[in-house]
Amino acid sequence: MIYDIQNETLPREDLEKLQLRRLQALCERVYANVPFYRRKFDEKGIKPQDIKSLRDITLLPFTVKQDLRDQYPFGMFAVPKDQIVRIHSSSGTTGTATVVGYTKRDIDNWGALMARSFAASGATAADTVHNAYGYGLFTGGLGAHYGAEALGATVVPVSGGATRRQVTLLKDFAPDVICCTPSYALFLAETGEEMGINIKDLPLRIGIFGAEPWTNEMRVEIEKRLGITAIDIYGLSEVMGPGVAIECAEAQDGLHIQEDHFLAETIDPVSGEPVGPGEEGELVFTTLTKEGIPLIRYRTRDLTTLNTVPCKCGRTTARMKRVTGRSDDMLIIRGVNVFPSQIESILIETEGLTPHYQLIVARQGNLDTLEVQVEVNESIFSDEIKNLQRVESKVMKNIKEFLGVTAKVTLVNPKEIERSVGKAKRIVDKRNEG
Ligand code: DLL
Repeated sequence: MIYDIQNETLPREDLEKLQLRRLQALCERVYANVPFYRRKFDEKGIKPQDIKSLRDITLLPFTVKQDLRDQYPFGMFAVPKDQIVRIHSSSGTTGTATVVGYTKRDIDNWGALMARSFAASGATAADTVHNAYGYGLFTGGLGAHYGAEALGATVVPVSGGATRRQVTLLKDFAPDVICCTPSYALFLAETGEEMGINIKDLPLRIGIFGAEPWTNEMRVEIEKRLGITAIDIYGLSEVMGPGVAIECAEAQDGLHIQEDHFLAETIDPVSGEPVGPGEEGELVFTTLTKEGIPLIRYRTRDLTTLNTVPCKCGRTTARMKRVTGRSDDMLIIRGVNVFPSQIESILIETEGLTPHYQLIVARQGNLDTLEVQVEVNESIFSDEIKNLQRVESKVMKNIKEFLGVTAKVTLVNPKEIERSVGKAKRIVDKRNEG
């Protein structure tokens, strides 16, 4: 279903007019209210009035995560503190945390965009939503919560963790929709099996999964194990949180970007120049309507391809391909670029293996080495050693053949790799140890 028929199906020409109007107003706003942007504009010798068409966006400066860190905590806010009604923050595992603030109108817009997202996934006001994204500073929990309420659905605000209790609630409350990371969905399925509850047999119909990269092979596995339609939802705290883009249930072919609120570009991550239509590049967002912390050309580090061909669902908004990796997560193993998602695809397609894996990157001399640890499933667990060795060699051969890198493959026992209730940790980097 299309929640906001007017804005989600605007003819492109009208959409672009709206975007330009909003972009011009945004430039005025940040120039007047955010010293950081005034300085950046001045350094480039540009004034808000110089933006005369959408193409002029390339005149504007980029914003990177480090800029938000440098302005920690509130330096990027564009309104006085008394207009901020909510703060979220990213975990800061890779440095100082970044902080974002929302005005009342930002929160309302976010709720509306998440309501659109739920509707796109096939959810309705009559549904019950089991929300297992973490509540707190992370944007997943509250973002999905407000959206489901805006849609008029019933929310069960479970948050992450206490996995056995979650399975019990899935059985007892019989929700129609579940929200969590894709890796946690599989953990729930596995825990259900241990408890003698097959989630597949429950009424659950839709899963709205995001916050971490996952592959189409993983989608197939989740849909099979849980007996649901698995929808990909994308977002990031700096730009809003979940709901920046979502797949529609009709096509499941790319994620519709909420373009009336976010202007998307794809650029060459090295040169910063726009890439051609249909080419993969780093996704860059300009927040057209945000008041609390509006961002100009924010570099997400996520790699994708944009497609403006209208979708069979009726939406006219551009679609982005599933994000299979961040440029930061790219491993360079003996000169060859590898993304965890490429390894994931090979593992899931191999009989007897599970989607529970970790990549251990270490350094020998000047060269990086890669070890893939992957759990076997119960069906081959008690096989003879020589059969297990055969599986290891097969995976090694496929990785070499398809990705061109040599990796050591180690099969580990079922449940040996640590489960996460939020974002899964796929890479263990030992390069800087000792
Ligand atoms: O993860 C917001 C979110 C919550 C999105 C719940 C979807 C669902 P951050 O913690 O700031 O925000 O992390 C943002 O996560 O730049 C991507 O690298 C990654 N990411 C988010 N969604 C997807 C997805 C939330 N569907 C970072 N596929 C982003 C791949 C994703 N990566």
